[in-house]
Amino acid sequence: MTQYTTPRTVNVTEFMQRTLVYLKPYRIMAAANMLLAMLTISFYFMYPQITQYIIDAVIAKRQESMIIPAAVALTGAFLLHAVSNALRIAVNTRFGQKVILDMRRDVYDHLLSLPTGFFDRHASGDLMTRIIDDVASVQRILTDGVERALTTFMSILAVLVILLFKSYSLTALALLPLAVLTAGALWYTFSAHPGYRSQRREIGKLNALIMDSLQGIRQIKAYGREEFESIRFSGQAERLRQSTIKVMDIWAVYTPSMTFAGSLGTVLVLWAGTPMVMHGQLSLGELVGFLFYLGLFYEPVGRIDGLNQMVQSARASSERLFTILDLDTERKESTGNTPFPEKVLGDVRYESVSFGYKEGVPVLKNISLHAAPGEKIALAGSTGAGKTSMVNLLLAFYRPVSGKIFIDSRDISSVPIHSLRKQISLVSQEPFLFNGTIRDNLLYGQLEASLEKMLAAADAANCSAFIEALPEGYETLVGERGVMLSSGEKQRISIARALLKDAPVIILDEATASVDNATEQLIQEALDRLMKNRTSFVIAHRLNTISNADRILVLHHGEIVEEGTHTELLNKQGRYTRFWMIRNEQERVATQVWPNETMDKEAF
Ligand code: TTP
Ligand code: MG
Repeated sequence: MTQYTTPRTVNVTEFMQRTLVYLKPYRIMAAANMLLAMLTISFYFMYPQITQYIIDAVIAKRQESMIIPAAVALTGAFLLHAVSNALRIAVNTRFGQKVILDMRRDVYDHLLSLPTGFFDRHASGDLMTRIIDDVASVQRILTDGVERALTTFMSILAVLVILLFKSYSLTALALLPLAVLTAGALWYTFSAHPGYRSQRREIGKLNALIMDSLQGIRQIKAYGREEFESIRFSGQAERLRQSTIKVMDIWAVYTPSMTFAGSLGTVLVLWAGTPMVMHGQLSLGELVGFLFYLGLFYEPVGRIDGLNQMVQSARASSERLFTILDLDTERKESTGNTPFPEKVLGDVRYESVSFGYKEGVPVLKNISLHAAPGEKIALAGSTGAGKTSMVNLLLAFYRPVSGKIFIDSRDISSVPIHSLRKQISLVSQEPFLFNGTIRDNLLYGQLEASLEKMLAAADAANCSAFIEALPEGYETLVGERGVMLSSGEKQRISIARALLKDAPVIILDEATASVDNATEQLIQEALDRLMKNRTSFVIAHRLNTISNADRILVLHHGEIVEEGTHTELLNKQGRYTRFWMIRNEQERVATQVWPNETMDKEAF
């Protein structure tokens, strides 16, 4: 079950400090963006001035011939406005996309380097929402937002100067509603932020739900749970709808009231300006020009609301991003910087290792063992005994609560994590293939391997025959998680992948899924080749894998309760003997029901 980590509050200062660094590398682009934005606005500023000229100098003075140059000038101003605006959009998009790329990469890289335990607690869909949506929301404020903020304030300032130049008294009147606008903006800032925060959370949850159900689509169909899933989806989508409505309701009250307050400025100017025109203190053109400019004043003032909305949404998103970015990476967990030497023997030692995924729930208790280089150790024990957990610690997916693990006498917690994992090949319980070709998957651990090496590994893992029989051979696409292949095929590809990695230590978590005897034989051969001359930990379910091991450890409730060779353990007549007898019976029944390799496979 995944949980939702409540993001901590990010104040505006922290938000600015941590996000503005993303603009730094693109200073020139940002400056060009600003410049174009200002040009765009200033070309637009010519409009009221030319209008005023037409009214006062052309209409009032009846100079009809002057309308043509005035119209040409106006067209020119509009055209220049359009051209610089087009350039502004182009620069802004490029600049914004660069910032978004940098941010996404940072968040993704950080995510990849987080300890495995983090992913046990977080839904993939929610993490995806952070990388896609939340990054976009923060980027929007950085590029569009900063541009908008600067141009808005600059144009407000410029218009203010023009207005004051035209009439002090009218300007003073026109500015009266600003007090209301400031109060409104403050109210919005405080009331919208929590709303945006919960909206972001609901989006994350919805994405998590979709991802989960798409991955389990076969189970949904097989259990006929479409309606159940549909109801579950509707429930979450409904919660998202409600939280969106909450923020939009606040918005709905905020913007129109702000526009209304701004319009009062126009009313005040008309109320005071009309008598002034009548008494000859102001020309008609001047009043109209003033009103136009007033429009240009309140239009950017209104834009501040939109800006504020962007900020609140981005702050909520940044909280979700910073929560992740502030977590310690796995690398920080290892204390040393010296990697393993080129040649590692594969001598593995566990010294009194205890571990649990949750505090107070021990999964492994005081485990000690020594595996000499090249030794093959089988881990046996009932389900949930802690076998997978034991090998998870060797790969440093998790760190022991107490005790130490050594490879070639070096404490693995003092080895850089990449160097440690280079020494270990993992064939996991559920083989995982990436959505790509068979070749991509084979080369996953050893990208630079030659074609010969790859073919040899495929051969040794007994998969070359089935791969070559596919119409597209090694270029066959395996589908998401390798769904286009059978589990026996997937398993052999994952063995070939491990063979290619050529690490001195092998971890083999044998799949519990049963395959037919012929395939089992093929897999067994592949495994034997993989484990040859390597220290191997085999979590074994098949009897012949267990009995072939140099030593068997029997785990029970997180403790090693028996240890020895197959014969030694059988003579003990203890837990292993019971386990052996039960498995033997299971395998006997299985071979009665299913064909064994001596039967003609074609008959089925
Ligand atoms: P495992 O170590 O997975 O037990 P196992 O590998 O012996 O069992 P199986 O044969 O079925 O593969 O689990 C031991 C306990 O730890 C069990 O109670 C489940 C728990 N656990 C977690 O909480 N998180 C994990 O990531 C894993 C692997 C196990
Ligand atoms: Mg297991």
